[in-house]
Amino acid sequence: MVISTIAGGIWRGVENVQDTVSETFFEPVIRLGVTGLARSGKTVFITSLVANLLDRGRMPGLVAAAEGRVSAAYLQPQPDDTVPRFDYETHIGALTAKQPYWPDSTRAVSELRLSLRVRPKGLLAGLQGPRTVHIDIVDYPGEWLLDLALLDKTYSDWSREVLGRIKDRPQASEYMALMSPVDGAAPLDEVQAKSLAASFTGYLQAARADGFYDCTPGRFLLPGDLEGSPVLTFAPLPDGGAKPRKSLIREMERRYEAYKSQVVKPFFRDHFARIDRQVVLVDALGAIHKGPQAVEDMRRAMADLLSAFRPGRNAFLTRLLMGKRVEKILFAATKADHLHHKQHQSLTAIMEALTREARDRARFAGAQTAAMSIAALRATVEETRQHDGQDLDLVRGTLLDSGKQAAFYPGALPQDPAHLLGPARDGAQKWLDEDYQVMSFAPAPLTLKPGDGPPHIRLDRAAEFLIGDML
Ligand SMILES: Nc1nc2c(ncn2[C@@H]2O[C@H](COP(=O)(O)OP(=O)(O)OP(=O)(O)O)[C@@H](O)[C@H]2O)c(=O)[nH]1
Ligand SMILES: [Mg+2]
Repeated sequence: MVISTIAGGIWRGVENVQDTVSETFFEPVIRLGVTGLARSGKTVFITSLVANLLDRGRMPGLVAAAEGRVSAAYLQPQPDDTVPRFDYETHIGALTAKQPYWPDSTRAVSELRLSLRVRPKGLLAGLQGPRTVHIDIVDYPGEWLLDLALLDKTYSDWSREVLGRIKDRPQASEYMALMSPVDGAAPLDEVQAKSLAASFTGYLQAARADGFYDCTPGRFLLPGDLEGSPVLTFAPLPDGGAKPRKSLIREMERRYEAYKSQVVKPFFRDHFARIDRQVVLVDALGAIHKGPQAVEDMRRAMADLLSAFRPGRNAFLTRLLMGKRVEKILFAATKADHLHHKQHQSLTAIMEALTREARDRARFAGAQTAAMSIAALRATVEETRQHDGQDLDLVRGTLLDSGKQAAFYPGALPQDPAHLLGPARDGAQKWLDEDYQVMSFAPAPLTLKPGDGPPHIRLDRAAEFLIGDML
């Protein structure tokens, strides 16, 4: 018994040496995908993560950094020639300016390579010099993952579903009015096609602003350089049966198919299929503030978005991935600095429940998953005040609109997430017991000690989960 254990240990030791020897000849590359729905905090997350990997003073939870094994970190030219570089310098400039401000919204994929020189741990430390680990961070909109579902749908299926879903939404009233008298079988009139597409895009924008997340096709909201092109100039029309050649509906159908093959598939092939580790950012507090409908809608959107991580469901993706899978997925509720830390556990529980279904699926696909509450950039400080004879745990920060300092109590999140998700699922119009507030804080002016990155909450633990095992 004892002998076999020792023998096993030696054998593993030999394997390890072989592994590490071969690793000195090639430098591992981790592709880390960062996604989330609009305004979930992707840009701030990447910017602060990079800054905190360059200066690791605030990263005690990243074990390799805490052990002093990361000897250097530097940015490299980005390896994919056709993908825009993540504009780290501009974004960190905004966050660390004398009067800091949040970076602009981003509208497309971008990528950055950060390389770390890492000394091996344990017995090998003496045998081997430092090695280089490259981390390619890819920022892409979560909305683009929702488009995966389009691949399995014909234009008629898609139109029927969309029209059924939106017909009673006030945001869609203009589009419904414009579309109803249209005869799809009539010859294509480009002006009409354009105005239908523009009105449908207007609906998507309004719906998203009001807290709906089921807003596909994703590229209509984030067109980037495709703006105005035919692949984005279509809209759902009811299937009236006849589809004569050169008719409006026939052309809409063709463009829908072109969108699938020329926009959706290339994204999955060129970006998604190559991701090793993934973080999905969720502005759960924002949704809770908007109300039960937004929470329920977000839960559904998360489930849809994450079905991309269970490729078995989609034939195209299964072929594309050929067995490769994302190894780790982190679900992170962002902007946790809006809450006193005593409430972070409740936020994490909500996050876990929100992504429950999706996480079960991902686990099914062999990925390791975790849920956390984080703030990539801490904009507040905590404070406890007496209110009606009770201690109230607040956060204080600078308000974005007025520039004034304010202490803020967002409301008490329930310890049991079912108290929020239950009413949301049952179609409640508003929260019963509590009003949840969010405030927009400006980033706080920073005076950083040499070696320290910007202040954050649990960004080090997020990094440990995502890349710690590779360092
Ligand atoms: N207090 C606080 N606010 C944050 C934090 N991260 C993001 N925010 C807020 O959320 C907004 C959106 O953050 P971004 O990082 O730009 O989000 P994004 O997902 O890149 O957004 P898009 O590019 O528009 O999709 C910011 O402008 C801030 O107001 C954080 O850690 N703390
Ligand atoms: Mg962004």
